[in-house]
Amino acid sequence: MGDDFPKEPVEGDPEAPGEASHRGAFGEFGGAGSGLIDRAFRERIVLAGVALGREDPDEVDASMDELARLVDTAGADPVARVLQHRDAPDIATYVGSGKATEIRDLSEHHDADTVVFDNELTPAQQGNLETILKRSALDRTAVILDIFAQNASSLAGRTQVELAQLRYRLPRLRRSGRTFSQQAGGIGTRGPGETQLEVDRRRIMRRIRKLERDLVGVRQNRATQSKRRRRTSNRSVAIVGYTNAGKSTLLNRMTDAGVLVEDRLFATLDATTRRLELPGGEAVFMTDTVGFVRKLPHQLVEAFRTTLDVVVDADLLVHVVDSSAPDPFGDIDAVRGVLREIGAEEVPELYAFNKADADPVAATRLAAREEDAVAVSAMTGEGIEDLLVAIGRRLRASTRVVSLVVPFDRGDALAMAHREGEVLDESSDERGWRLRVRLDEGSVGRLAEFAEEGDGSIVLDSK
Ligand SMILES: Nc1nc2c(ncn2[C@@H]2O[C@H](COP(=O)(O)OP(=O)(O)OP(=O)(O)O)[C@@H](O)[C@H]2O)c(=O)[nH]1
Ligand SMILES: [Mg+2]
Repeated sequence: MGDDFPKEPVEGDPEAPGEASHRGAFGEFGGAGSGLIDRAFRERIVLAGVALGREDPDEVDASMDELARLVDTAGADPVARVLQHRDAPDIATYVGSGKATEIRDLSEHHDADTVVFDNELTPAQQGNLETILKRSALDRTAVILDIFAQNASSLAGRTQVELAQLRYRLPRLRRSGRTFSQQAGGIGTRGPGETQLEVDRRRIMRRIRKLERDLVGVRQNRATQSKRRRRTSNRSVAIVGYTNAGKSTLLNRMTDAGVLVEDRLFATLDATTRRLELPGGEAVFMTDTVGFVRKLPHQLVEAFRTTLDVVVDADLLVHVVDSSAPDPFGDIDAVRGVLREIGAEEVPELYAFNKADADPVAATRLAAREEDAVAVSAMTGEGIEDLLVAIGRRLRASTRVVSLVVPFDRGDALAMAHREGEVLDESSDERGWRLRVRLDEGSVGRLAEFAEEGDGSIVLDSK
């Protein structure tokens, strides 16, 4: 480790290795036993993956490549890779103890500080592996949590990340005494007594409850905001996609949002919403939010519910794909998997094949495969106008024609129907005005009480 330090200090990290305190997942509860990547120097990391049963070898490769990028983003250097084929994971050590011994020898050979597994490890597996490997064993979840912790800046973002970290840490607490990341000095290799462990556990549980309460408040605030937006009858569009695909660049290009753009994974963790006028004149709310990866840990998705609500509630998703990526279809599948997990699979989706400047052939070819897809370059602006037109078209296509009966004493509702929708037909009878109107979802909800009975297109309990 001495050799590596401090050639590539990471910005904002403490200078002295002895004083390294993790900003990462376990920081608050004490650096020494934290078992996460130490950024006081560039840790050397061995990547270990298991291909289970009939898993597609290309998929496994793509997942390992992605893990290498994640580790690099977290601030460490992947130095070697091990891949093993198994029918099923080993209950005690995931890879099997023979393989674990092999990985230990390899780690010694490469002078690696930590082994990162591409699969989620149970707390017990993690502990057993560390005993065999004689160094920290982390899983993909820990690495992603670590990156999130580095990137979270808003209160909501930090709260969500800390909650995910603590939920991850709680069942692993026992291990805190025998982690090997600080093996050089032998510090932190002796664990706290059982009592200390109990104290820590109680503190963490208390903190988790506090964070959960805070998030309920944040979520309610957001819900109020989004209700207020809906009242304006502007539709809401969420930009989703694989991390680093160019989502923030796209929002900046379409509006003057000024969202941070970086060539790094998970640069954005918070949702940013801007109002934007489409070429047809209608205004929409456009939101940029956190990106996705393969095998995004469930607990992180859970913790980020508050941020992801905006995706679930959107009228349309603009799914940004990096056309120049090695495996755009794999990226798309990963994103669709997360959308399913959060319950947004039914929201209409429009593909924007981005980075057309970097790989015009791929972007055009990809756009040709999907209906209504557009090849764009968020960087140069190419194709953006087409994308805006397509967004307008898709939003209009998702309006519905409904029949309303509005009593004569409800002139306000009649005015609302005219203001928010396109009235196709108007007449009156003894019950009131009868209208056939083309409305978007939000307006349908607001006028639901006037829906003509038997009009199956109206969901009376909406919004
Ligand atoms: N060549 C090229 N690069 C682009 C384009 N759009 C974005 N990029 C680059 O891709 C990288 C990621 O861009 P972001 O806009 O931060 O991507 P993101 O999807 O918001 O990423 P996360 O927030 O980290 O998930 C940056 O280095 C951008 O400059 C594009 O159209 N062409
Ligand atoms: Mg971003």
